[in-house]
Amino acid sequence: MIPAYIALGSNLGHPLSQLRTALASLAALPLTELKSVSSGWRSAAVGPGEQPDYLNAVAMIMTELAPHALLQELQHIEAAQGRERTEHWGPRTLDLDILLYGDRVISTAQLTVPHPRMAERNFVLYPLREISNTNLLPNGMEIDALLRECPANGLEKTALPLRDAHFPENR
Ligand code: A4P
Ligand code: MG
Repeated sequence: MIPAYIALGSNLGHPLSQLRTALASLAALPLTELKSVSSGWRSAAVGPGEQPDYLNAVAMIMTELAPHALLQELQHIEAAQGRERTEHWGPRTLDLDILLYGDRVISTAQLTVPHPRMAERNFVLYPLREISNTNLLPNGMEIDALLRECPANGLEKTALPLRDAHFPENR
């Protein structure tokens, strides 16, 4: 089993429900266990035009799915939750990104791991630090060092209940 960190983000269609549904789907993936989930973090949207605020979180799974198979499963979950790809960085019901997949460094047309923009995104780094059991990323970067360069800028930790009794770690 490989530990993988997944970023979840939503700013349309009741983001809390979107994240809760997505987490239940992650827990139900084949060959995969959902191990831990960060707090939900609220932030202003990075992207074009006026957009609702985002709710973001990071989950850690243990999986036997290969990286591209995992990506495909995540895209199915996004599609099942009504994700439409219209404009770049436009508002979305659900975005699921693979941040880290074990200590692998992957660069293909479909998949770049570690996620290329995670280093500069407070809404990824803060929740990742809550649940990551390592500070060192496979590309040699350190989460704490990245966080020092990444101001919170209004990013807000919420007490929203992302998890409930369905999740394995709470059983
Ligand atoms: N892809 C490559 N690497 C990966 C990876 N590690 N994980 C490819 C997931 N997908 C990966 O993704 C486009 C393609 O990226 C996929 O087909 C996959 O093959 P997408 O989800 O269709 O497009 P996107 O998410 O709009 O593009 P992008 O550039 O990945 O967006 P980001 O960087 O994820 O940014 N503001 C706040 N506050 N919170 C947010 O969560 N998110 C975004 C999206 C913008 N602004 C935000 C937030
Ligand atoms: Mg994405």
